[in-house]
Amino acid sequence: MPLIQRDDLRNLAIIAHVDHGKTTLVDAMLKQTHAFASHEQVGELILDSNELEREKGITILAKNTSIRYRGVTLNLIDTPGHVDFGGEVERVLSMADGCLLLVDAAEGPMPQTRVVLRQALEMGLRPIIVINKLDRPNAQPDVALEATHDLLLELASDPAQLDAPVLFTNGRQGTATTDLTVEGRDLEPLFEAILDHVPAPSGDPELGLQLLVSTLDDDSYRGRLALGRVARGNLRKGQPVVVGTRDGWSQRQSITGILLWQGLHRIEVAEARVGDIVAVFGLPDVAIGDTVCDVDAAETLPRIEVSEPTLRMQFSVSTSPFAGREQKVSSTSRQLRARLDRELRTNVALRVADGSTADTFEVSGRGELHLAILIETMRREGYEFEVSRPQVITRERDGHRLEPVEECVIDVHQDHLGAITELLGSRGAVMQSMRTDAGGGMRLTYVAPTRALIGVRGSLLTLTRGTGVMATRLLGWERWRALPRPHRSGVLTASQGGIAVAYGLAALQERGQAFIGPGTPVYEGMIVGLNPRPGDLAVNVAKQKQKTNIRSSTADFTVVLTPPRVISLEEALDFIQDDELVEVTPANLRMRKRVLNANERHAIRKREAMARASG
Ligand SMILES: Nc1nc2c(ncn2[C@@H]2O[C@H](COP(=O)(O)OP(=O)(O)OP(=O)(O)O)[C@@H](O)[C@H]2O)c(=O)[nH]1
Ligand SMILES: [Mg+2]
Repeated sequence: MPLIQRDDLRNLAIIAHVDHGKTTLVDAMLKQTHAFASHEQVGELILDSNELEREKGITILAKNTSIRYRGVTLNLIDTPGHVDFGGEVERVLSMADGCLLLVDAAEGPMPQTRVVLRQALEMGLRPIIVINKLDRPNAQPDVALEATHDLLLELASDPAQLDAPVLFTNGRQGTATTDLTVEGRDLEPLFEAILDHVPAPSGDPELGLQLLVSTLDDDSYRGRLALGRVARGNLRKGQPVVVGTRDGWSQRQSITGILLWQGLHRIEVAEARVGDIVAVFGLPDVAIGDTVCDVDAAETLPRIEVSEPTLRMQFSVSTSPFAGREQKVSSTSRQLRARLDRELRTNVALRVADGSTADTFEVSGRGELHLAILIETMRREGYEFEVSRPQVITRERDGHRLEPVEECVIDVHQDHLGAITELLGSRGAVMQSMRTDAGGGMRLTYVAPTRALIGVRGSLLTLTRGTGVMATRLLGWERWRALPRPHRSGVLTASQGGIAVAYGLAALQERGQAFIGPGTPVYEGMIVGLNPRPGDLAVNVAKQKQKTNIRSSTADFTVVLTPPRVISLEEALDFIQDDELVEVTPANLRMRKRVLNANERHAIRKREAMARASG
């Protein structure tokens, strides 16, 4: 039997640089196709459903949904645009035949636009160009479109991909038009373009089933769900299958149920056909990248390979004097390992290896945010642990040490130009270009080793009071080179344990900036402030004012404390040095010296200095 074409179906991914409006556009597509029952309350960014996604306003996990337009089922795959979650995009593109490439009409194509477009084109997806956020006051849709066309011309692998339709949209309002002189009314032109340009899935229904697992999900009563597209054959409930895993073929198992999407819901069906995106259950050990096959046609599809991590850090069992006080779940070495192993099943770009001791694990990811999200998730689940400063992952080639190098694009207002060029220059980043736009905005492009860029995002936000935007993209691996060492001043540490009091903090304030307020429990070696000078200084923040019988003037009793600087997880990861750790608990984040006792630290430094002098 020949291939069949599923004219009743389209599978497409929505890809873009971070914040260019993917999830908002999906909202509008869901609403205009009446994917919700009238009683359902729906808000904004509907697919950004997990807690951290809502808080941060970004998509972290790729997600599926499905709508119906003119009798055709459109399976939409929303993807994250932040570079650190690029693994998520790579994981799901194989389910699609086409993609909506969104480009912000004011920003134009950005680093991640190029990365995701290249991947989509390499996988043979047919693109539709969507110039979005037409309503932005500084929108320049023509300029954005021209730049997008240039990019497409550069990256297309098949001439058919160049023939991409163009839509201009306002995702927030839910309007689209093919002609800038005609105002859009709804998303109909976009839906029509999808029907016309995204190829209908095709495949041979008579051959044995093949389904590549691209996503895993847990369902409270059905157990593990494996999501993927039926690449070949048909699928029915109860069907016996074998699973091609990294380590060979599984035992014979059977599909106990099949789900198809309907809007945001999944409904159980008895069978699915070639081209459908389904979730199946009954396969408890299945992993992402495995192929589910008919028992009589055991042939695997190529595994999903995602790019390698660039940063790694140590996760270790807490050795803090406060260990055990704030954890909500047991956080022994075995529990942490089990939790990290569980993460590996779905977080495809993550790697975990044994560390130098039984209580330490090397966790590698695609960037600071990728690792920070994992830390934050585990902390909210109740775990307690310690993490080290992130380091770049190097490779050896022909006897040379190589390190990741990135392109970094920064958008700032002219007023901040001096501070930003100094920041990047002091890190050893090399400027490639500088462009002004009409509104006084500047776009600076740099090339720098990943190592030089750790922590730059935080400094950029501070220097520009939150208005600067930075985006990076991995260029490749280059020879390790000497860089100016970004220099951090010293820290103020607690000289002994206790509860911080106003009197002690007033003394700290004379020396530097406080990270804690009165009432905070501290231990010896905990970092409690910033020393504006190099070198660390121990202060007794728990020190009470001497009680005397004679009451001096009341002015003595009132100490005016400036509010402490509250350090976020991402800032803490940037801030700490190699001899320091971040202690993570469900209730608190603390920074500490690895060696808590100041005398011991001093002795170690002396020994190291002597070793350097003699060797
Ligand atoms: N002015 C304007 N703002 C928009 C439009 N579409 C989205 N936004 C805003 O842009 C921001 C980002 O939108 P999202 O839909 O979360 O973008 P995204 O591409 O899904 O972001 P990531 O998934 O994190 O990459 C939000 O504040 C939206 O309200 C639009 O058409 N016009
Ligand atoms: Mg999103």
